[in-house]
Amino acid sequence: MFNKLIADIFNEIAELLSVDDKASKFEVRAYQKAALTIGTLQEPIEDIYAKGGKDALQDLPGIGPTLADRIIEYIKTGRISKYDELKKKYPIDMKALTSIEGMGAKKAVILYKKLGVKDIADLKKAISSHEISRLEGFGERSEELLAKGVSMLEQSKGRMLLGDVLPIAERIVSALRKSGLVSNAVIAGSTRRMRETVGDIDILALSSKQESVMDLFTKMPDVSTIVSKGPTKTTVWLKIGISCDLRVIDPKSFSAALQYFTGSKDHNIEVRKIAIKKGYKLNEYGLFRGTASVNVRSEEDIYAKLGMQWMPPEMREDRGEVQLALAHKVPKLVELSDLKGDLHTHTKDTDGANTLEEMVSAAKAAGLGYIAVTNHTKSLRVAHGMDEKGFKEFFEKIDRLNESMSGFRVLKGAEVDIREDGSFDLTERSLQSMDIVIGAVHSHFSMSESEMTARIVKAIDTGMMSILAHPTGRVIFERDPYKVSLEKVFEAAERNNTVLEINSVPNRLDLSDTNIMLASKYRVMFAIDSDAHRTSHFEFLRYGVGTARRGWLTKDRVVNAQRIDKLYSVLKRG
Ligand code: DGT
Ligand code: CA
Ligand code: CA
Repeated sequence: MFNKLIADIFNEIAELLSVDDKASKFEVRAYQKAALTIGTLQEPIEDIYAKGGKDALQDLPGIGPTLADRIIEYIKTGRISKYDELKKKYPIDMKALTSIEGMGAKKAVILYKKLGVKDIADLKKAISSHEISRLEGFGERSEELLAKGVSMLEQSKGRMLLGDVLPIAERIVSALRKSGLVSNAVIAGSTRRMRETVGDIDILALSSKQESVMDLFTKMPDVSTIVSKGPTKTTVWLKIGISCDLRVIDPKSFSAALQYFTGSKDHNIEVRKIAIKKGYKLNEYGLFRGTASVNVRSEEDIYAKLGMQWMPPEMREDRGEVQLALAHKVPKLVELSDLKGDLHTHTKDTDGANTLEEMVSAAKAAGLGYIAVTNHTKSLRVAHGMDEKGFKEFFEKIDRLNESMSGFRVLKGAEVDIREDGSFDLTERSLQSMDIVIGAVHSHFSMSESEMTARIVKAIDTGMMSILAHPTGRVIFERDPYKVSLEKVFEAAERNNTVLEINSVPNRLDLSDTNIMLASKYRVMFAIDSDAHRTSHFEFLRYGVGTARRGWLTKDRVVNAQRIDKLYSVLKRG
C-alpha cells in the first residue's frame, strides 16, 4: 500500500515549495490537501488506480489532473520527478532536521542556504562553532534551543514510540498466524508491557516447522535486512527503523518463555528470587524442581506454583506488583472496552481534519457512546482557534445534531488556553455555556517552576476547569515536561474536582505511567482521552489505556469509563 509513502512525499514537496521563491501558496496548499486525502484513504491508492484509472484518482477530493499524474508516476516507477528536482535543489535531510523541536522547513532551508547545513551532523557543527547565533533572525537563544533539540533527538536513538511499533508487531504476528505454519504467535517484551517506547520487538512462535517459519519471517514486506538467521532465533531490521527478534519455542517451554521474554528484567529477577525461595528454578526453558521440569500450561500456572496471582504485563516493572501478587491483591485494571466515551476531540472547524458528523460516526464505530468536542480557543492562532461567537454557533450545530440522534451524545466543550498569567482566553460566560472545559498550556513553556505552578494552580482554582489536559506538556523525543510542582497541581485538582487527563496521543502519553501512580494518591479522577484530530485517532485510546494500566488504574477512577448520567455529576464545576 503506497498511501503513506505518497502522502509523506507530497507533504515534503509542500514544505519545500513553501520556501521556494518560484512556487505559489496555491500550489503548496494543493499538495497539502492531496496528502491529507491520500493519507486518510482506507483503500490502497494503487487499487483505486488499477480499478478506475486516472479518472478515479481525480474523483478524490483535492486531486486534480497534475497531482493524479504524479500519483500514477509513483505507482509505475516508484519515483516522483517533481520531488527529485526539488531534492536536487535542496539536498536536505528534511525529515531528520524538522524532527528537531523548533526547526521548521523554512529554518532548515535558510540554514542550508547560509551555512550549507544538510543534515543533523552539519547542524551540530554549526551549533558548536556558534555560526547559527550570528545569523540574522536566529540569535543565541534559538541556537540554544536547537542544541537542546538535537540532544533530545539523540537520546531517542535506538528506541521508537509504542504507537509506531505496535501496529507493525501486530501485522507480523497476524501474518505468522495466517500462514498456517505456527500453532501460536505472540508479542512479548516491552511491546506487550505497553511501555511508551520500545527498544526492539520480541515475538514468540510455537511451531514444528522452524525453518519455514524463519523463511516466511525474513521475507515479510516489513523487513528491510536480516541481521542473523537461525532455526530458533532470527533477528531482522524492519523498515520502520527497529529490530525484531522472532523465537520459535519448544511447546513444553512456551509458557516459561512467554513469562521470561515479557519481562521486565527487573520483574523477572524478583520472581526468580521467589522461585528459589520455594525450591524451584525458573528460566526461559521452564520451571524446574531439581532437574525435573514442572508441568506448566500458562503464565497463570507458573505464578500460581510460586504462590502468586497472575499480573497484567503492564504491571511487570518491579514497582511493588510482586508483593501485591503474593498477597493476592492484584487490582482489576481498566480496559479499553470499559471506555464509554472520549472527552477530548477536535473537528475541522479548528485544526482537526474531519467534520463533526464524521467524528461522531467514527466514535460510534469505535464503540463509544459519547464524545466531547473540544476545539481550540482563539489564542491558539496556528490551530485557527475559535472565539466566543464561533463557539456559540458551533454549539447550536451540536444541539441540532444531538436532537437528530439517539443512543449517542455530543458534549459541548473547548480546549481553552491557559494564558501566561493563569487566565483563560474566553469569557466566563462562554465557559459557563459549556458541558466541559479542558484547560491546557500551549505557550510559554520555559517559565520557572514556581511561575508555571502558580499559573496552572490559578487556572484550576477558578473552579471553571473540568479537565487539565496533558498536565506536563512533554512530547516524547521532542520536548521535556515543563518545570512544575505536580504535587501542588494534584492538590489543586483535588480541591476543585478537576479531572486529570491521560492524553493518549502516542508521543504525549501525559500523564505518564509513573505520574499516574503519583497522582492516584490524591482524591482525583482521570480521563483517558484520544485528543483525536481525525477519525482514525480514536485508535490512540488503547495507548492511553495501556499507560493507565501501567499506572495501576482501575475503572472506577476513570471518568469516561462512567455512564453519561454519572459523568455530568463528576464534571460539575464552580
Ligand atoms: P526494550 O526492548 O528495551 O524496549 O525492552 P524489553 O523489556 O523488551 O527488553 P529486551 O528486548 O532486552 O528483552 C526482552 C525480555 O527478556 C526482557 O523484558 C526480560 C527478558 N530478559 C532479557 N535479558 C534478561 C536478563 O538478563 N535477565 C532476565 N531475568 N531477563 C532478561
Ligand atoms: Ca524488546
Ligand atoms: Ca529483544
